[in-house]
Amino acid sequence: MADVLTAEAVEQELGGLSGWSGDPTGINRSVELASFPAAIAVVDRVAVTAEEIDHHPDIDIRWRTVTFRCVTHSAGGVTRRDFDLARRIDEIVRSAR
Ligand code: HBI
Repeated sequence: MADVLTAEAVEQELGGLSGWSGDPTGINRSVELASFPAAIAVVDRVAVTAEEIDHHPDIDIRWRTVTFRCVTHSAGGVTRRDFDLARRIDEIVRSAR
C-alpha cells in the first residue's frame, strides 16, 4: 500500500509543479483548452496514460476547462503515485497547447 504523504511533503512536491494546488486529501489543477473538442482530446490522452500506470485522476469537464484531481483512493490520501500522474498530465497539457 502506498504511503499517504504529510502536508509538508505535499507542499514540497507541489513546489516542483506549476498550476497544481492541494493538500494531503488531494491535489488539483484546472486547465483551459482552446475548445471543447480540444479539452476532450486531452482527457482522452490522460485516460490512456492513467490506464497504463493504473492510477486514475478524478476529472471534471466544463466546456473548455478541465479540472484534474489526483488522490490515491485506496490509501485515503495523496501518495507519490499522484504526483507521478500529475507530472504526466502536465506533459500532455503542454503538448496540447
Ligand atoms: N486510481 N487515483 C487512484 N486511486 C486508486 O486507489 C486506484 C486508482 N486506479 C486503479 C486502482 N487504484 C487499482 O489498483 C485498484 O486498487 C482499484
